[in-house]
Amino acid sequence: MEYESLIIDALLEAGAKPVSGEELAGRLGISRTAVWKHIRALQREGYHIEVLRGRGYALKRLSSRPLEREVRRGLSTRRFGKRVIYYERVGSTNDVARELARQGAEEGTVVIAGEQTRGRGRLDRSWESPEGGVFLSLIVRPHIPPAAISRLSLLAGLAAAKAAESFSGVPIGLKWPNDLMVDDRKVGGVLCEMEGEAERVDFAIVGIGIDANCDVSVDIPTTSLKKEAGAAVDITGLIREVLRVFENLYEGFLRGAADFLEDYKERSQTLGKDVKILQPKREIAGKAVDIDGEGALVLRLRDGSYERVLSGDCIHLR
Ligand code: BT5
Repeated sequence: MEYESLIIDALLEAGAKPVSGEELAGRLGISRTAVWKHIRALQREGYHIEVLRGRGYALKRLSSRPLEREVRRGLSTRRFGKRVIYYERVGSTNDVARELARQGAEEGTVVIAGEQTRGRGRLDRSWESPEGGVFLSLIVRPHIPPAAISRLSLLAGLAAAKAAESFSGVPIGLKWPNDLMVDDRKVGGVLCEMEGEAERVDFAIVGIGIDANCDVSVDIPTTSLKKEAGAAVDITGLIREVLRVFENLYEGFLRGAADFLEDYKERSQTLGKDVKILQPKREIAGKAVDIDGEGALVLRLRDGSYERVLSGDCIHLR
């Protein structure tokens, strides 16, 4: 294990009490100067470590950044988060995860960023990604046909909504396909991308963005968990909860269980509403009456006929 993690473990073990440089050096088998260098590195990572002359080091506060060692601390998942790659700042976590997956990274690998400079939404739209948000991408390698990806993407939206709600106490609804909403304000989204052949998915990248503690100003109404809950949320804990809930739902999905759809429907703000679906080449208006086994939104049109839509932007009319 890396020295920094060992130092944090030793400081945590001591509670608020200081641990001397000599003791740390002895435990790690390195020099006191080397210990000091690692302490400096930890401070740069956002750990609040007090240096007490002649007495050693005391940990006042863990880093609030979702660093690998913090996300993994107390993580109860089997697969997701076994490997966590954290960037303070990166273009898009989905792009990094895709490259890693192409190079063979395992299912369950998670890429996290403190902020993104080229965060993406669907259809090449941009995703505002300032510090204080949650930006994560999961690599999955399900043995499913490409057509099942829409369902996986709904599942990811559901997982993010459930985790954000239970963690912050803010009720989160889902606007089809997978906008996380607080009433009519968007608070998160999912971008699911896949690579594979006609018959089989090679891998998919599940990208999740949640406006946890950040305010963004875009062309639609938005909010943050912090604003709604009245207090900042612990981003690392929220990420851990997303991984836990996602893993549970995903294991059911791999076994072929479809019950997550019922859960999804209960959270849907879209069902029962008159909606307009905008697709790149057409618009369809109707009443949203169901979400079927493939994740398609079923609309009842004016003439009484039904139509299934698998993609597009949804506008709630009333
Ligand atoms: C989404 O797209 O909602 C998917 C967003 C996925 C973001 C995650 S972050 C981690 C991973 N890495 C990435 O690069 N992306 C994923 P879509 O449904 O197309 O919605 C995009 C629209 O949402 C924009 O056109 C804006 O109207 C709005 N928007 C942009 N940034 C926002 C934000 N931070 N919060 C709420 N709404 C936003």
